[in-house]
Amino acid sequence: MLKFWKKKPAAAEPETSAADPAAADSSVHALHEVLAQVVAPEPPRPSDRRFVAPDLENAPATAAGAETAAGQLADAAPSAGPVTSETTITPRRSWRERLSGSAFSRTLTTLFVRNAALDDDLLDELETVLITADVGVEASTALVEHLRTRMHKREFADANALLAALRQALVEQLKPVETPLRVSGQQPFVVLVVGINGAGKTTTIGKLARRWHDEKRTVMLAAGDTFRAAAVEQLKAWGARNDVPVITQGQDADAASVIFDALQAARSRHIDVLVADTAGRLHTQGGLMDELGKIARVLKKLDPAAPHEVLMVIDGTTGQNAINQVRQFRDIVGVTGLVVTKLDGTAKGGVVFALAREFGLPIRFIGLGEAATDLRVFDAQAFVDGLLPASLGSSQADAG
Ligand SMILES: Nc1nc2c(ncn2[C@@H]2O[C@H](COP(=O)(O)OP(=O)(O)OP(=O)(O)O)[C@@H](O)[C@H]2O)c(=O)[nH]1
Ligand SMILES: [Mg+2]
Repeated sequence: MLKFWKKKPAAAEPETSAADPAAADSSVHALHEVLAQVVAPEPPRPSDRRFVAPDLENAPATAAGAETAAGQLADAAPSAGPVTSETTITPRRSWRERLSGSAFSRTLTTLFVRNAALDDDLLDELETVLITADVGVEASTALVEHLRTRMHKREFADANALLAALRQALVEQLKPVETPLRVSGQQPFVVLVVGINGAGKTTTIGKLARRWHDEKRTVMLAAGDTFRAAAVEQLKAWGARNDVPVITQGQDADAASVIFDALQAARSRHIDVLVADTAGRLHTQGGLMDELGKIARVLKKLDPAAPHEVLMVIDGTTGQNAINQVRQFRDIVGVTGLVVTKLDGTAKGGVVFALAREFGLPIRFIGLGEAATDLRVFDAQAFVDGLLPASLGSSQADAG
């Protein structure tokens, strides 16, 4: 997972700088006052150098037009956004269709279809499959030992009954984290999106913009990933595509300043939901992690309750390393909800169970593809049904 990251050349390392002086209006003065009171993070150590994700094959094309000035609204002109296949109407595919490619689903399917005999070997294999699928050693062992005890008590007539018990146990593990994100009750409701490089933050923000816009909420995006011009453009393209305004100060601006400005703008326009993007950072990069803390502190100067949600985006293919990532981000910026992306591909899927068991943090959404509609509110039963449908039992019977 880490192998594709490359270091950004030193020459391109930006200093976090003040916005364009031409835009030094009263709100910027207010901002500087606030920033002055906030303890600045330590300057990045050499080891904190930011890593950049590779060119993203599927990143939206850049929006037309030059960089916007400080605090300027990037107009959501429809022409600014790329028209991709997601804007055309494609049938919404089921959880099962999306999740069946995962290693978790494939190996368990094979196990139950091939191995009809209900015995200890089946349970041993099941344990291996769960561990390999990133469910985590402790959780897998606990799950299997519980099933083994029940099997020895002859509670299961056949492997099909064992499958039903496994499905139920998996749903029970996920139910406590099935807590949807409610964005009403605060105006604007501020969502700060964090996570490591390439996890799917910006794409998830685009999908959220689409979802909340479709729900007739007013949405604004803040381009807090000021490290790469392409990142700002990527967010502007999502904004344009969904007819949602984007607040930017361009590349190299201070991320806290952009997000602070955006909150002021969102307030004055009575926006329902403000979603702030941030640059990807490794959880081991101390200086950059501190920057997140600074963003949260600056927002509190305007609204002590903000950010109302710190949404951490996790790449579902990350494996057990996701646990370390969440721990670090949680300690620095107080993560309140998770999104697990890329579960449509060959992700092992089991990391969702490991996260649920380790943190108990709400899993708000899962990403099942790259299009705007490929974000689902997390649903424990639908997720388990997608990974391991009850109908596997009948395919097992068919398979003889
Ligand atoms: N298959 C699949 N791809 C996804 C999903 N979510 C995001 N992606 C892809 O993952 C890649 C990275 O997504 P971004 O949204 O740019 O990730 P990011 O976290 O903003 O990355 P940085 O800004 O570089 O830290 C893009 O190619 C996305 O299309 C998903 O749910 N499924
Ligand atoms: Mg991004």
